[in-house]
Amino acid sequence: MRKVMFAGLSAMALILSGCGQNSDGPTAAASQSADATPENAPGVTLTDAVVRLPALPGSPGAAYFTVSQGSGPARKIAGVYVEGVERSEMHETVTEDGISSMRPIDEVALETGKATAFKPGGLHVMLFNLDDTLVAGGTTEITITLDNGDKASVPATIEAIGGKDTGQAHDESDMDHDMSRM
Ligand SMILES: [Cu+2]
Repeated sequence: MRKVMFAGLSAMALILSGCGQNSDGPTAAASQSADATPENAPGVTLTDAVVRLPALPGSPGAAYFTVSQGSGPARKIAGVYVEGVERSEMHETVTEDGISSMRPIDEVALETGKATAFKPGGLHVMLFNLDDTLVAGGTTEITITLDNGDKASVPATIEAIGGKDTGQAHDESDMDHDMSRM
């Protein structure tokens, strides 16, 4: 009896402290529409797009890319959709007193004339429930939606985790997630 209880609590703790397994598929709040033939937002360019597969099946993956807004009023990224991924979330990494943690963010402000990078250890997109059609060496498509409804897409290279800077943003052990808004 005690043992069962303990196991349950551990699983809960893992879900809360990790990037989440999304096994309950809780809110629909963060879902994206898969429809859409995106009309590219004027002046907004996506480059260096990479989707990194999770180290373990069922774990979250990540997406990285750079967004540049060349002209027009500064927009915000309101959502990210990755082909073949059920749900994605924008996260930011914050380091306080040498301890890194990350949390979901609803939007990312762009600056006209500047590039905003989603990269390991910084802003990134967490990917939940990846389709097994996503394989290392393949490609998929990343689409961002701006606060005015415009979209921009880019082909993304799919990478396995491993080697160099393996998904620091996620697999790096005990990152503390604020799941309160999920
Ligand atoms: Cu994250």
